[in-house]
Amino acid sequence: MLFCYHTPKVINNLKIKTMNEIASSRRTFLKKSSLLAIAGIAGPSVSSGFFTSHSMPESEVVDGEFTLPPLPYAYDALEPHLDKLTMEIHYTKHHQGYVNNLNKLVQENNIHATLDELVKNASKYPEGVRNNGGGHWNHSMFWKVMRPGGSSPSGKISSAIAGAFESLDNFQEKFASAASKRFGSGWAWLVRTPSGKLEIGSTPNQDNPLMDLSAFRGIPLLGLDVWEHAYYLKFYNKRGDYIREWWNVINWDQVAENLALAESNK
Ligand code: MN3
Repeated sequence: MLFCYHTPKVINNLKIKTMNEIASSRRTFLKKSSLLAIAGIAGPSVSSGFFTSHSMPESEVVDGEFTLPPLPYAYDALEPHLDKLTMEIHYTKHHQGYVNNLNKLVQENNIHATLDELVKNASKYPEGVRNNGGGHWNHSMFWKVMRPGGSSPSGKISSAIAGAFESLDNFQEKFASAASKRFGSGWAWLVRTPSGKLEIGSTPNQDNPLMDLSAFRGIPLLGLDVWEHAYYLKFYNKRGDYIREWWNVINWDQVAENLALAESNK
């Protein structure tokens, strides 16, 4: 009887203690998680705002290292518009170079962040992260917005272009003008601005419109590399000829996908 009387009490005490322990360890875990998130050393952070959780699926950190995303076609697949040798050097030397430099920089500086986070918060990192992180992001997009044989815009992207620029011709003219006028090395962009407008602009070097320090901002839908390494072997100094040929290899389905993604990114 005595045993029977005490047993429930003991079990009850044990239960209470266990519940307290669970609550306590949960509080400690949550506290640690928040501190890690604030310090920016936890995994991909959960943040809010316009320039968040967007874009390149290949841009995640894999085993602590950034990797060159696969080229979605052969080096010669964009011929005769963009030549095989330029594509091969551009991808295997230039883009790979940005990836290698970025990996070295994040390791040296003990940085743990996704490519999107590095790009969006460029002002908070060393200059090399801005250049090489931007280089990696920009080229990862560049390969995807091109395809063998090109395409024509249709559906929502077509009406969005017409709504913002009156016609595709007009859009191409304005985009080409931004690409031609970018002095030295850089990129021309079609972006969706925070207010939901489509806009054309350009950035110097490997800057990206997602960067907090960029004068031209928005979510990139289409980007054109106007560094000389992108065209000099075939077009020499004639950047205008390169831009004209580039229109023949645009993957408008990808641009439409980028727009849908930008619109869903509230
Ligand atoms: Mn390039």
